[in-house]
Amino acid sequence: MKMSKGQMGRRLLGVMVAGVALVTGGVASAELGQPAPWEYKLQGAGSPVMEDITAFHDGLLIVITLITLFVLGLLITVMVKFNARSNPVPSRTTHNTLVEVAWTLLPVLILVGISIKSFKLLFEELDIPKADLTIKATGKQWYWSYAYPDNGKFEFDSLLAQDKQPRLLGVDNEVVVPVDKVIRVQVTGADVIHSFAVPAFGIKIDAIPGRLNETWFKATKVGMYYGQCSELCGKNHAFMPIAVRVVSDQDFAAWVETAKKKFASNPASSFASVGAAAQ
Ligand SMILES: [Cu+2]
Repeated sequence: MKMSKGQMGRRLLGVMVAGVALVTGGVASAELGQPAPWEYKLQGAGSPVMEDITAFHDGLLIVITLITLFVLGLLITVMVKFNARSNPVPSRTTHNTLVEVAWTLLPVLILVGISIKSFKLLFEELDIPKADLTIKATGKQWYWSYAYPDNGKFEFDSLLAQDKQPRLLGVDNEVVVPVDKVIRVQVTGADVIHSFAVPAFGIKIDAIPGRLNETWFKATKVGMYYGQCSELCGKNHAFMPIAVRVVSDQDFAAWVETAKKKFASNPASSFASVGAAAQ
């Protein structure tokens, strides 16, 4: 099929318009704290750590794009200027100290620049600030149990709810936390290794039997946030979602009161995982 230049231009414009529409449409339909159709980037940030992870990722994308374009430019220059036809008598140069020092030093400097940012981010993730609330998440085959040691020591199980939306992410009992508070999450496994991950908070940490791992997040907006077990843990690995409901302080206090009653009557709720771990 032959196309005139005008036709090509229009077709290209059409593709670009469709692309922009897809991107903006994707952004519009994207809800905070859960995956969206046609998502090609990181989930929207729901915590300061995730904001920094996103900024780091976007910065690296710029660096890698500039490097790729630079190398592409060099390759094209070589192909055009130094092919056998346009350059029949090649130069016999083998060494150039300045160029060699530059192409060693520049990448080192770029990597050091990246590593400084990277270490800062790692420390931010690992250095847990003074926590306002501690919750304990225990990975089990194939659901999560949550304990609230600061709020009356109740514990409950959180299982996938088939009838709830979003599909495969909704659970019967959600984790509830207050907004704008530092939440320390202690994570362990009761049987095999699981992994506690909530993308919008930028957290992912292994739940290992016999070991207590810690991470933290500070949710900046009220709403629902979803994650999944992120360590292959058995046949129902895909069906043990994590659902976190972020609420205001008053709503959290009210929820604690109802939860204390609701989960106190549950005989399986009195720190069953702690008992199992101690045996
Ligand atoms: Cu698991």
